Amino acid sequence: MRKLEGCSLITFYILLVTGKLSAEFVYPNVFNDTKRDSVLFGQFPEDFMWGVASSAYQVEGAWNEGGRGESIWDSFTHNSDEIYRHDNGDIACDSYHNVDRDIRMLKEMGLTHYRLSISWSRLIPDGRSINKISIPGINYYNYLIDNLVEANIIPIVTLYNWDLPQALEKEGGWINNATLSAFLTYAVVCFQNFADRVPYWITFNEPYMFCVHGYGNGSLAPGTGDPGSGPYQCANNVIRAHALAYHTYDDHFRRRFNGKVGLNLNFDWYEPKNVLNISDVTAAETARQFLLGWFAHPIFLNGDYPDVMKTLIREQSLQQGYNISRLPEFTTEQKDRIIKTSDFFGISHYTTKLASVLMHPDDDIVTPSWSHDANLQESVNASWPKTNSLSNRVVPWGIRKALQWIKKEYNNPAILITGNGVDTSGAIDDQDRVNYIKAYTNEVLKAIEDDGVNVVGYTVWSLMDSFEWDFGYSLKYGLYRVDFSSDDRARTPRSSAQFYAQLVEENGFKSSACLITSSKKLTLLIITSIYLYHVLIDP
Ligand code: IFM
Repeated sequence: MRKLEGCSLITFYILLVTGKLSAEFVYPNVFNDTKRDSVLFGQFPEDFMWGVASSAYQVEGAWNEGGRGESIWDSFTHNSDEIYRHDNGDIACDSYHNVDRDIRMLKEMGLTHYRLSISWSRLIPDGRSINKISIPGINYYNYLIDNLVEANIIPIVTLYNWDLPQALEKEGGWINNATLSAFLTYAVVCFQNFADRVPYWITFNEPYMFCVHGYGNGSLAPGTGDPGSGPYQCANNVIRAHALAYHTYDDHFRRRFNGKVGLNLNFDWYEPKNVLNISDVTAAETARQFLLGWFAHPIFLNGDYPDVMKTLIREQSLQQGYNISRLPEFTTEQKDRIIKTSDFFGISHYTTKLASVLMHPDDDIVTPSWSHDANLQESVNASWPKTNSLSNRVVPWGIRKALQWIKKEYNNPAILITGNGVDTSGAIDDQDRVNYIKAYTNEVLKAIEDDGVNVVGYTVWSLMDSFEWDFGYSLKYGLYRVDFSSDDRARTPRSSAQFYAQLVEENGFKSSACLITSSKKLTLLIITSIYLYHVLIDP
């Protein structure tokens, strides 16, 4: 047991006696720091939002039905070799034809919220022609939203979950600032048709992902790679498009519908590889600014990118022979439009990584890129539990650190955790996912109760197995299993769906579920009392 300081020990003792804290651990062989990793019993705030998430291209299918236009993901999956087994979202979970079943699943888990996304090209096939709006597209989302409302499930709607209409990509996509006006047209169509029933809007989901991987290294659609500049040009336009949509909602819809508009940003936690090494501490902080600060600093703080990004990218651009920084600058007018354009702070958090400084051998010929600009060397601790795909490790305490950091950095905003989950082998009895959700939500509870972080909701990624981008159908993130070989894409609840339903029903962790037995508790009380006596009274 790590040595506890006097006052922490008293807190620990009180929590133990009152039955709020158990000396049980969700991952006992790896994370067993009594103070940090013990299960905390308690409840989430009364109006806490409990949900699950999905996105249009990943679940809908019906890629060419109802007048839907082609999106970059149709084009990418049909033409690229980047996708596992050449899978695609042509049918996916066929949610386009399974609305009733999907809503039954949400009801089965007793959820209060469902985060879904709208397919831009299903509504406006060519991305921008207002006179070509697809009526079947509007009808589909009306049916889905109406039925959610009828089931008392509040929709959280994402406008853009990576699926740009292909017609706009042909003109440069997010690299072309003409895409901003098309996005605004699309956002207005969505607000006009659905805002009467949708109180939460997410303009963009995880722009880091599609800017760095879509317009940088090319592993996601549209797969056009200019790793040195593409990500920054994309992000610049996305931030401005977000602000445009926000102001338009403010000016024309807020008074009538009183909804909230925000965006969803990636924030896996970066921990210094060696917390005692100052360059690792700096590397981790720089990585946080490059990942989250890139978008959050302009939108939540001052309309501009973090200083560390401006400095590093400029320095490296000049060294690489560019005349100016590869990071675009916002004009004063743009900055004013960008500041404070989010009503909540949406984050996706899946894992934690270790950060250290990237070493460049002198003779290294470097391709400019986001990770090179950030000077970032990522690694993991080999002891951290693996997920099925090995790509992410399970590090529950990372989410609490991430939440604490947001609170401090951005003046305690209302945080909505819009994506958190894990891929498993696909088994119906998915205890690994149960453990992951239990441990991560428990850390969220600690952040709320002990650190005063204002977390307002949590949605699991994902409602069901779906098309996982470049991994095709090989990653299984679903609380429900989907049988992709059956015509009706049959859905079956996993153990995690049952566990999540209980968590939602109890709105937290009841001490009756306390795994700690009375005799264990007594033993712990005796040991703690002896320890307390020696530390405080007779040191
Ligand atoms: O599948 C994605 C989703 O579209 C965005 N958040 C992460 C998920 C899992 O990788």
